[in-house]
Amino acid sequence: MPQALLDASAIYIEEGNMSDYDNETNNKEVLGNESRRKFMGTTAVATLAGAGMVMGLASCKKDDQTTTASGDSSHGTSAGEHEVPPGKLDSYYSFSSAGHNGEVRIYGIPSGRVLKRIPVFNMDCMVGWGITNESKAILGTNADGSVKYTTGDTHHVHGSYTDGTYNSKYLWTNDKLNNRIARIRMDRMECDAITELPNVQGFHGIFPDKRDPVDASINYTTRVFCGSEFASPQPNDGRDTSDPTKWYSLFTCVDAESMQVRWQVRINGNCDLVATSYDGKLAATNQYNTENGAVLADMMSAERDACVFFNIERIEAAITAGKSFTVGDSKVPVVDGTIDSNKDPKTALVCYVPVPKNPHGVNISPDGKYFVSSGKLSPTATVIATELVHKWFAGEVKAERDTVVAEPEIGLGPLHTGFDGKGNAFTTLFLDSQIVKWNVDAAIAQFKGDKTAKPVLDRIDVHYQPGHGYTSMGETKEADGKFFNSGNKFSKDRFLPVGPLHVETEQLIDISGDKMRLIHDHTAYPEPHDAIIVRADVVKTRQVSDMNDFPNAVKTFEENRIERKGNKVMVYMTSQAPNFGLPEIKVRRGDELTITLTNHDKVEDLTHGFGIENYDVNFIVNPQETHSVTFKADKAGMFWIYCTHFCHALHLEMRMRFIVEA
Ligand code: K7E
Ligand code: CUA
Ligand code: CA
Repeated sequence: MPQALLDASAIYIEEGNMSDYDNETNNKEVLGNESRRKFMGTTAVATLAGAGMVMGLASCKKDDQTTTASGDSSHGTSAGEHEVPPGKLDSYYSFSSAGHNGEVRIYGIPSGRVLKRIPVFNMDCMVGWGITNESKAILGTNADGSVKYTTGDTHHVHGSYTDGTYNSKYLWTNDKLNNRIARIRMDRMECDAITELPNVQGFHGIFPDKRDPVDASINYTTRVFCGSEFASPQPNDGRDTSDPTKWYSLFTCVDAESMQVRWQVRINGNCDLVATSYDGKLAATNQYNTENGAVLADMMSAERDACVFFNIERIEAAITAGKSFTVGDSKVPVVDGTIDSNKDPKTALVCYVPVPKNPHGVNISPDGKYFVSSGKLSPTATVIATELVHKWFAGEVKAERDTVVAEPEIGLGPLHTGFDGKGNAFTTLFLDSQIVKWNVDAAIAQFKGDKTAKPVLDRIDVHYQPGHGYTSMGETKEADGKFFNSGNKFSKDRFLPVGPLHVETEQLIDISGDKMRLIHDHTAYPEPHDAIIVRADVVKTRQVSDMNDFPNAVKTFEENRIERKGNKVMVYMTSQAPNFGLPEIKVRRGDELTITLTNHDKVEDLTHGFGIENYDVNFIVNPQETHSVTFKADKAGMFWIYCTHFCHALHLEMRMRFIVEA
């Protein structure tokens, strides 16, 4: 192992001293399996340094055989109580990012059933995403009409709010790969806008305002905040490629309605997750690389990194006052949020609160009072009081670190925290493969010196290595303390093996009682990251569209026709089970075709597909929808066009001919 990594690990062991940790919590019951914990403690060094994590994973199987079969024996399961029998519906939706698959998924909770996969940054031939002209217009195209980017990497999904809770209007998600923000309209559960962020790399964290609509006192319209994880040369046009001291990251604000980029803030260090306050005045991001390191050892060299708070009102005032600059070709105003330019709290745009060490994640409690950022390389969670951050900006709190009101030791590799709305926090422990339940008030009392305070209330094993954890309605003021979902990064022995890559596992936990109880595992196609769990009654979708919402609709059967302008051929067509509106389309080789298809069926779920043999054309039209495709008729012959989506007893007969004359 390189010396630098050994040094970094040694620092970790000092902070995460296991015997201190045991004494501090002084509660064997909540510590779980002793031998396993010792094992995790001694392997933590290797684990953190890299490949050792897999070693820890493989080895803990032996020690933990008893708990892998059906969950943690000391906790029991409550699977039966939460069964969703045939004919019954789930009580919650889970909207989940899909990682480097580039899509967003919808699960039913508590069943864990996959309800929908929403293509966003990927291509999807079931719906024709990346194939239809309408989806290409959203994805963005090159001069030749091809889709600009065909892949993406979604990490976080968050819904739009009205006054602190979901309003079922939009979801937003990030693309870490090609630095785009996407919006999904929730009535149709389809992506309707994608915007590329200028001058950023590693766009990772995302979170919208929690208040909507306008609050006159702070000139309020809904924004979505985006954090970029990787610093880069600015502008990135070939300059400074070998000089990391010149690289920096930008924190970006996007308008929720127009999806235009409104402003950016230059910062020191990097951004990771993003969270927003319930008062609409603060956005926060955690930073693991305050060192601005370009290699691993450098990124782990500082004892503390930071949780950064953005004063939205001041940033927007600075932009209005013209105290901004631009970077490269971008016209987006950028303000200076660096440490050196923000020394005076009374005028500062940004507050950097020191947090140990390479923190992962920042989440706000449902009462809006506390931001929690987990240590990752420190066995602690840091609790920062919203009120004290406001006071820091008012010059009434001396040091940034004075905004910290608790820092309980909770376990190894803490990452993300969910809340039950009853004062308890639930944090994923990546290295311990556990969820720890801890009480925020007890942690604050302990931090103040109360030796009797015991923040840690319960632990449950999860299988294995959890990343995100989130609770039902937990990111709203309506957090209801019913479910916690652990998004596990490794499933190993939980499902039938399917070749080298295992399916991932999500584990649903009942958090309504004192003790957490595992409900079940459900699979997740790699790789899920974050999700939100939304009460089913909040979500309002439309099953049948309005034809008038599609400007290019072919509204009557009389409008079925083929028009020609030079070598451009426009085909206008309807579908109604079990017929297409035309028996054939006849063109000449070399013609460019645009086929517009409107589905006249009004029956819920009566979708038709449109596929052309050997022409790679494949999309669907849901009831009352219109979609179009444009392609070149470059092969002569007769090709069957057929309905791809089973729609009718005569579905197989629903076909027509595409004739291309040589
Ligand atoms: Cu939300 Cu993995 Cu992108 Cu934590 S990050 S796990
Ligand atoms: Cu129309 Cu199958
Ligand atoms: Ca660091």
